[in-house]
Amino acid sequence: MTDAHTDELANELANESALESVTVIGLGLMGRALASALLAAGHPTTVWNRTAAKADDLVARGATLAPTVGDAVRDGSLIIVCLADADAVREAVGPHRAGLAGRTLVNLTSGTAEEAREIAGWTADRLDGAIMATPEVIGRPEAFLLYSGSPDAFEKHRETLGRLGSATFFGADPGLASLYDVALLGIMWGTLNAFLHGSALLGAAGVKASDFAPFAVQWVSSVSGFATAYAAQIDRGGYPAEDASLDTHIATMKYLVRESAAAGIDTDWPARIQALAERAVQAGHAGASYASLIEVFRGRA
Ligand code: FVH
Repeated sequence: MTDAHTDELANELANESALESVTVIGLGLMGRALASALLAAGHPTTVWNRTAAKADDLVARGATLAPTVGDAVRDGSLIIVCLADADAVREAVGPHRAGLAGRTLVNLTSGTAEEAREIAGWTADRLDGAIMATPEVIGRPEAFLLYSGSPDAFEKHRETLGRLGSATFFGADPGLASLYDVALLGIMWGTLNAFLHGSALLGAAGVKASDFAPFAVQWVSSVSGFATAYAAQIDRGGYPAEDASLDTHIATMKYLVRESAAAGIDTDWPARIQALAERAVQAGHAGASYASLIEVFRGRA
């Protein structure tokens, strides 16, 4: 080995030992992916899970299995919690909250904004996070994770958090990341429901979902462009029909309802779409853009 190679190796080892120690509490599908990404980046990683056997692969790769949550907390300067729900966090981590002092708690468990604030209240150095990714993309840039809570904690651990995926910080309210989470999940479920409904409709005519999918994907991409223009209208509080009026949308919505009924598939979803638009029309937005439905969602129409 040359001197240059020896130096390179020594530098790598020095960097590795400088990496902060991280604890991951919860080794479900997501927790294992988080711990795996941290291990791959060279972080000293301690793990805890109620069912200890789920740690086996991680331990084989160098993770330390803590026998109790208290031990796990003591081992890390950054404590990542990824459990099923807030009740699990209260039950497993709640009794050890005193041990969190001087460490940073990052709660990546899904929940409401209020639950995020409650758990964040256990310690001063705290972040709540939302994972907008599936386990297999954790550690890659396409995984995006949203955080809110202590700005100092985010700055201090930005690099480590970046090893899980791209990290965005929304400010001091620990509940805000959770709110973004559910709002974004709503987009996912709404979009998937529309795709599944469309697949059922075309399926009744003998079209395979895999033949429909490329068109659905192309259309979702076009529709996503509307969001930017409508966001500007929503923020201005005016909804000029620059593309199409709500009346024009409604005139076409009835075909989705009729075709669904004719195909013998569920009509609930298209009827709901139609009913929302009709409420906006009743509130005086017939000539406005589709963005005027924001008034319905705000409960004002
Ligand atoms: N998986 C995903 O794609 C999504 C992506 C978006 C974010 N979610 C959220 O991440 C949290 C964990 O999800 P998960 O996929 O890891 O879930 P599971 O594989 O079901 O693992 C659940 C873990 O929670 C442990 N657990 C449950 N109850 C308790 C309890 N009372 N005390 C201690 N631990 C508990 C469970 O332990 P065990 O069953 O293995 O013993 C697992 O470690 C979740 O908030 C998603 O919404 C993931």
